[in-house]
Amino acid sequence: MYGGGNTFEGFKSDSITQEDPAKLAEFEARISRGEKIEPTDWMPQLYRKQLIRMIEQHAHSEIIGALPEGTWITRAPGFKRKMALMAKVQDEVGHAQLLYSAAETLGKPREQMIDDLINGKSKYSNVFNYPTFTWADCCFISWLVDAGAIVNQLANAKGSYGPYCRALDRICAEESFHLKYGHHCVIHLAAGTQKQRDMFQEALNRWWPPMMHFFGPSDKISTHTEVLMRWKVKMGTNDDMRNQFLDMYVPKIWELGFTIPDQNLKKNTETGRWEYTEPDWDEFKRVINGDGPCNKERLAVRRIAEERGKWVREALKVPKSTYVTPLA
Ligand code: BYC
Repeated sequence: MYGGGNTFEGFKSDSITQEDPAKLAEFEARISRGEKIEPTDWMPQLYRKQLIRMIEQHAHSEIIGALPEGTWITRAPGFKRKMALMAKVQDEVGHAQLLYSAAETLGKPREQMIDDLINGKSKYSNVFNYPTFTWADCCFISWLVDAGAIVNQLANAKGSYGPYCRALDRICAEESFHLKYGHHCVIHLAAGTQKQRDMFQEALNRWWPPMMHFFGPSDKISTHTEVLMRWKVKMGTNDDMRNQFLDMYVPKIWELGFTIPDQNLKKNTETGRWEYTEPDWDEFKRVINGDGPCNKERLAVRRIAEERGKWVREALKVPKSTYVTPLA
């Protein structure tokens, strides 16, 4: 899946103006022809830096994203739901492995990425800093967070960096199962008792603001969109992705008889764009910078996992000296 090696020599300067103009022009021509950039190809330092940032954050989001649903494996209603949820959570961790490998092709070692996650230096998706109080929270994530992720990932799978695109193709195939599973869970609640419907409505009310944040700050205030769109790492702006999600899923939510907690939400038929109350970007900033309801808990769990797994990683480094002949 991934090309071997890379030409990474550390960041001397990530300013585009410091790059060799001829190399930069050829690189941009390749991108505009729709060619994939591979790890051993020449690339501007800023392209490499941005990709590492984005792929690494994506990997962290998958691994931390396994936690809010993971806590429901023991409490999932019934054996089939338990098995499906277990498989889903396992898939999310697998996605993180694919993404860490893709980020490694750009020269940042996995150990450093994990260190940056558990020390709070790197970001991960805002949504996973909220608690899953009820089974309906878990259903919301499986259906709608996965739906949002697919909207973003299907677009970016057509982007310019080969290893990231190939990882996204594989991830999207698995996510589409998650989405179907999540939709099935929500339909079950919608068609159930009043108590079940209320439980999902209550979850939806709590999750809607973080879901609107999920696609990133509005285009007016997004820092990285311009350069990422220029180099086809992002194939749509944050507002485009949010709009596409609303287009696809608001009708489905309404169809099931649920309401969305935003009185201003409506589609403008002239522009084809959804109008909504401006999300609270101060809350978003607080949450992504470590001060959400569950940030500390999420990182503490990862820190413990890292410490407990240390002996395995050490043993794998010296397989011969630690090999023990099985007794039976
Ligand atoms: N959460 O300039 P902007 C999944 C940060 S998991 C946290 O617009 P960009 C799943 C951003 O990093 C899949 N931080 O950024 C798993 C930047 O901060 P820094 C999740 C966010 O990169 C388990 C600052 O805000 N998907 O599917 O152009 C169970 C300015 O933002 C967020 C991905 O990770 C956020 N939501 O665009 C279930 C997709 N949004 O770095 C499901 C890959 C923004 O300057 N990532 N920030 O300190 C992307 O597509 C883009 O990075 C984003 C943001 C659209 C998220």
